[in-house]
Amino acid sequence: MPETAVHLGSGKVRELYALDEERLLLVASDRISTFDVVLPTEIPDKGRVLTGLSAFWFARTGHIVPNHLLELRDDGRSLVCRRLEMLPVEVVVRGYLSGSGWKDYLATGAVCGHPLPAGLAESARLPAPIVTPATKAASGHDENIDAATASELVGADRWAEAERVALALYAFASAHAEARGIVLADTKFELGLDQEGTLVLGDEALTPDSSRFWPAATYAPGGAQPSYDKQYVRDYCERLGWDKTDPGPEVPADVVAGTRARYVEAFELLTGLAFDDYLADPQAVLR
Ligand code: Q0N
Repeated sequence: MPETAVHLGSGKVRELYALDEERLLLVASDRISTFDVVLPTEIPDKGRVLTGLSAFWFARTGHIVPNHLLELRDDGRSLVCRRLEMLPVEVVVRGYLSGSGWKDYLATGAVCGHPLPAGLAESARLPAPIVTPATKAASGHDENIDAATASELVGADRWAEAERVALALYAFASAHAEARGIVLADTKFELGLDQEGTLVLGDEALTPDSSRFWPAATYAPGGAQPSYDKQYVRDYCERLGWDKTDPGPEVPADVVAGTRARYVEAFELLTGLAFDDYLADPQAVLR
């Protein structure tokens, strides 16, 4: 009997379906967002790169925390996952000072309640990685909160466990990435509980859409760093003078090709697998 998938919702670049009471299907599209706007032009295979990377990390981090992956489908862009009760808190780990962390630091000298040494430059490596919880605000944007608020939302013991797991995942993945020429500046995890009440890693994990990837070769604190994957698109949009409101601009073929190549390069560096081999047999990423 063929499966019927009920569409539960759309993220900016992903679709979520229910397969049955216990299982979800996460489908990664080739859509790309920049400056918070989804562009009308797709990046071919972007969804496969992100799905393959997520599956790669899920297959290698089970010793740190169990995850929701049940099956990587042979289309290479969809994951069958266990249905969880998601925690109402996003767990961000930051190893470097960037984005909203840099803004908070400039304003307050701290990031989400973590006091930091004075005089740090933008994009500086932090003395030690920090966990900065966030919630989805009504606007749909992420809103940083402090650890006390996260503890109130999920319970102090559960929050302590989430912090410990997130730091261990970041330590594992950032060491792997940095050895392969990619700085994992920060990353966002979504965790949930299974039927037994066990903490489980959900969502996508350690992809360029849920993380900041920077090229290690050009890393230089003291300013914003180029994005490993999206820099061509951002530069093109800046050259256009687009006002960054919806709708975004169409992107020309050379920018699409350059961007696709960066996604594929990140995939190949991190997994050690040729992307064509992934397309021929997605299960290769799990071995
Ligand atoms: C879930 N989100 C937010 C898809 C991802 N394993 C799970 N069980 C229950 N619910 C969810 C998951 C997962 N993952 C996660 N929504 C539901 C992230 N979405 C955004 C849209 O794309």
